[in-house]
Amino acid sequence: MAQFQEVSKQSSQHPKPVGLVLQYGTAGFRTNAKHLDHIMFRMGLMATLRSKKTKATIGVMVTASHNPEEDNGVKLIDPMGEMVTPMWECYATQLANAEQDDLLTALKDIIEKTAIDMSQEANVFVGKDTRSSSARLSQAVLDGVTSLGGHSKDYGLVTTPQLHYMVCCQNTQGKYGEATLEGYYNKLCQAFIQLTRNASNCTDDQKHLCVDGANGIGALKVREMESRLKNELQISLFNDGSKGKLNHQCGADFVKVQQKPPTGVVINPGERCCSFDGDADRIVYYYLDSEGQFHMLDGDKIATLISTFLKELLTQAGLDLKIAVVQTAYANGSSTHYLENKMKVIVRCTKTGVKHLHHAAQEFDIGVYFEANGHGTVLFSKTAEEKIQQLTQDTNANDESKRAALLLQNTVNVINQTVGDAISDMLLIEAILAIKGMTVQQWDAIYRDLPNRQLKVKVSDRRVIDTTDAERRAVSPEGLQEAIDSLVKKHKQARSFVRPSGTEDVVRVYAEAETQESADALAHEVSLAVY
Ligand code: NG1
Ligand code: ZN
Repeated sequence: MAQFQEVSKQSSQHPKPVGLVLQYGTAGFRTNAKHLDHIMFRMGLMATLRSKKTKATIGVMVTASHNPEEDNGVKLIDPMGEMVTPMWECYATQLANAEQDDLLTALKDIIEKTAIDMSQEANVFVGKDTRSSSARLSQAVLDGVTSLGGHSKDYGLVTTPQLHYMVCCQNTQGKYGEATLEGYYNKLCQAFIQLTRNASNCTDDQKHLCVDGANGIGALKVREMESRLKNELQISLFNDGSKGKLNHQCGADFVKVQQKPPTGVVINPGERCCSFDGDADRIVYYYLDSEGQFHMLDGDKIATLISTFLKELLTQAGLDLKIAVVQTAYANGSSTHYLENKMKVIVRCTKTGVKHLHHAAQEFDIGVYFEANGHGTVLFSKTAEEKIQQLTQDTNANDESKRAALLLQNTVNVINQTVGDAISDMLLIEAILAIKGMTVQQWDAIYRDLPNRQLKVKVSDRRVIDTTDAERRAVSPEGLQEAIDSLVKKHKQARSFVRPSGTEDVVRVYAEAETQESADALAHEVSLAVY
């Protein structure tokens, strides 16, 4: 068949190094950029097949998020902007690892297994981050799409969540918004302006925010958007990529894991700051107190702020909608305790990786999901959106419930429901703080985090560790969980777990306890038990 001849010809320009095996992990394929050319070409093929199968537009994002500049990666985006299904991750791994001579056989095998009608047209949206390797690698994706006869649209430099948004808009015939950057900024900024319009509690001082762009794509996009915020939010942008290296000593992952401010940001005591990661799908907040002490407001604190706000609005609106917060094992124990016992909301714990959280959040009318590292969003069910919409137009509703309904409706519009989005989350958080007239210190004081520590351990084969109970307990190797249990018993208010990373060749160790010394010691002791 002619289409396979073209694949054959083009793939020789993107040859696979013999013996190289890579897995579709927590966030797609991710490794040093020099090993990824063939993967990109093949993910172009894969996206084309997925598009034919779903009869919808599929996205391919070239990024390695918070990883160092030298790395890169690729992730497929399904029609509604969500991650591809586990079965297709498995096919992607098969296609990625087929040796050069076996590529066509592997491709035809997938076509057969998934019963794809090859005459169906295919559409693929492609985006990339600011890494130096991204231009070349996204071209390889485009080559893959073209070689199978698919149509592609290259969005060029976009954040990961912007590409998710484009895919969702395209596949809902504009119901979610317009599939352009212009459409994205207009939708979010208009909702933000509506939300903050009557925020009489907000002083001008409070309208200022420092943003650490991690020297990545998020910084470029904040610059593009800024003027539309009409001074309702004044942003001082740091680490905008003009000098520093991507994610180096800055960005959300650095701040969260190192528990310290990024370099390159001038922070005055009490000032509200936030950091994005390298593809702007994560955000964490922080400030320095008058003694110069660093305070972090991570994904757990963000989830608490947002769910408190939504719960209050539901009460004011008199809407009976079921709200839940979805977390992972990395959520600080204090946050879970606060949400369950003080706020009395349903809390679910899933495995690491947004696809798991997203899935769990879909089971509720309103599902707020955040990883502790700041990756998260809010999902509204169709019923929830309809009830909110109806209430905004209900002529019999009283002023309080109508105001609450309008705020809920603008929250629906400001949040990017397709995936965690640093820019969209930032706008929602800023709007909530403005509406509540709340300072970053007051937000921080909602509950006190338990001191914690995250460590990475290099082992010869991280896959020997297998876990259960949303990764909170190790089932293999034998004896490891017992060892962790007895170490945890030596510390007060302690909890610890280990799991193999899905994005790096390491085992991650997490520990929390009553004091920082205790959390540090426990993390260290558990690392030794893993080793
Ligand atoms: P791994 O490497 O599987 O721990 C990390 C993050 C995830 C998720 C992915 C994708 C932690 C502990 N893990 O996964 O939450 O964000 O990267 O970027 O932060
Ligand atoms: Zn990211």
